[in-house]
Amino acid sequence: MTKSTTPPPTLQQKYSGVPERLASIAQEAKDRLYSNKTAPESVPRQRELPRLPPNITREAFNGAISVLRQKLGSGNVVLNDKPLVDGWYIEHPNTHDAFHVVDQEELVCSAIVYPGSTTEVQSVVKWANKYSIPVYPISMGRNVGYGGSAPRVPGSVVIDLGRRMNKILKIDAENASCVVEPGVSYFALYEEIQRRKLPLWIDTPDLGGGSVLGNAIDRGVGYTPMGDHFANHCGMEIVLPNGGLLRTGMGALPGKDGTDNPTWQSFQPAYGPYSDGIFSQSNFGIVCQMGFWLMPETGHQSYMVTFPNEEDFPSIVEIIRPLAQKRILGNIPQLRHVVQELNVTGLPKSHWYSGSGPIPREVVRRHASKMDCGNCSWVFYGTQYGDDASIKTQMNIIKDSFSKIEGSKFFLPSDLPSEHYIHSRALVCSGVPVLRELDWLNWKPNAAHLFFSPITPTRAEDAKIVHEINVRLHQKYAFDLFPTLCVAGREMHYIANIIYDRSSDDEKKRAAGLMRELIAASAKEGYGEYRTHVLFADQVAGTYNWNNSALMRFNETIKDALDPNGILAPGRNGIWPKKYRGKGWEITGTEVGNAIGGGSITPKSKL
Ligand code: EUG
Repeated sequence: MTKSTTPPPTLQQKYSGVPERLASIAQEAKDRLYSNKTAPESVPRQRELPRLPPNITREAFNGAISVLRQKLGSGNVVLNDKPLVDGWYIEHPNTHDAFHVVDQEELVCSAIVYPGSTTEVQSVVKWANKYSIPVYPISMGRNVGYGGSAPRVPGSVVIDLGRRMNKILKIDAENASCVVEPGVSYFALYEEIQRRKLPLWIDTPDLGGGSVLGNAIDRGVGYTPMGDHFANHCGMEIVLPNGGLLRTGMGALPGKDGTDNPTWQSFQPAYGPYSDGIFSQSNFGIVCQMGFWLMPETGHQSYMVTFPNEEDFPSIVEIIRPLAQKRILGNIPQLRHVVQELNVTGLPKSHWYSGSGPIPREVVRRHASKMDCGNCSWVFYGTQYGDDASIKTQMNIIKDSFSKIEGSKFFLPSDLPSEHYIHSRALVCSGVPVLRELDWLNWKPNAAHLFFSPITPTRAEDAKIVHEINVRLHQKYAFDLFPTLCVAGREMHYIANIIYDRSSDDEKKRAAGLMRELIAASAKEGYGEYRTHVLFADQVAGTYNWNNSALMRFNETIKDALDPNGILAPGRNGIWPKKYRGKGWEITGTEVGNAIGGGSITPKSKL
């Protein structure tokens, strides 16, 4: 195919590596991505190094860093003063956002610290309070499309938890549960369960390299019946912004003779207010251990249904709703637009279309007609679970329901060639972590992506409104629209993947403009995002403003109580500590777009 790049690390070599079984697939994926790269691997840095946190002199910063080095060992504190390298999914940076939206050098940390234990995390947090330096914890830094490992406040010190805290602390086969540290990836957890030959499944998102813990606290989604990651967690250990230590759930009740509580991974809420929720998508604490429920392995059958017309979309949604509410659908299925059948081949856009601007519908149709999916508009990927007899019963009901849409076609994996996407879907839907979804990024040279992720009711009229906003605004900003809907009985995560060329300021400005307008237009109709890139957090948080922003005022009250010095991930999820509020940090207008091509998102005024 193309020139071979250096081999990606395996799990044996590095906690963030790929399993041996995927070594050649990872190599091919990397080669393909690099073959589409025209930008240099790195460029000389323009600004003074390292970027300082706000309100601190270089002298004070240097002094604080040497204290931190004494505490953690000098090898565990690294300055961010070298050229920035975006790398790729498996060899990704902890210095900045690899999928930069603003200039690559803008959203950067000053230094990275690698704690080796909860006690060391406490020590870093106490240090941050003493020297008034903002810290930004990451688990593995693979929050791709949402900011990666980049701190919201440039110059923060990134606490890279995963590098030294990557133990699977426990797998309890009887209880079907586990306890992990932040650096345990879906790959690592899956491989360990296979090694121990346990009859258990994990639940993985579309890409398997992410942190199990990190994804869950960002409320990520997977595709087995246990795909709601936060809902399937049980118990947390958290370092608070003042350096204190908290266990939630039954972990708050000490076990006999100082052991962990025997019911910590059995019962979620314990007694009193259920506090776990406030540590998801927040900056109220650093989760250092987290328990998860696992799924007993079972039979499974994936399938694909195609629908001929664009206009079938609302009817498909209406058919899915009762199937999902009655739990006839076994998991969170995905409904994709047919254009995704083109991009999951890993072939570049230029292979399909040589014009500029979004790929025309007729061109997609012409190609799809010759592909396995045929001339269709929407593609549904589902999976059913259980024994053969119950799968058969479920499949009959599902086939019957979808057949009401004229021209719909039903496929099993055995009907499709081995390279078809359905086979990787079948793996993900049975808890096997893979890398297939990286193929999207071959669509453009130097591709980066940004997710727009609104929630809509599973109802035709709402789905239509959100979809039409996407169609209209993607056209306006000249981007291809790639919608993937993760559908449940009452809501759908409508995920639009905006793919842009990182080396083009014009594309970045358009991507930022598109995001901003999508968020605003959706909110006007009453729809909000479940998750967003750090740079759009203020805008998204600002749309949840019912009753004079009661929710944000509530969050700020908690933030100020827990983090009076405002050191922990300021601005994450739109929550700013008192010290930053109203001083120009909140991105409420066109700041993101304006910071592309030489600007800055950092206010000039002092803290
Ligand atoms: C996807 C799904 C998500 C998300 C980002 C990406 C899927 C892409 C359900 O949430 O946040 C194929």
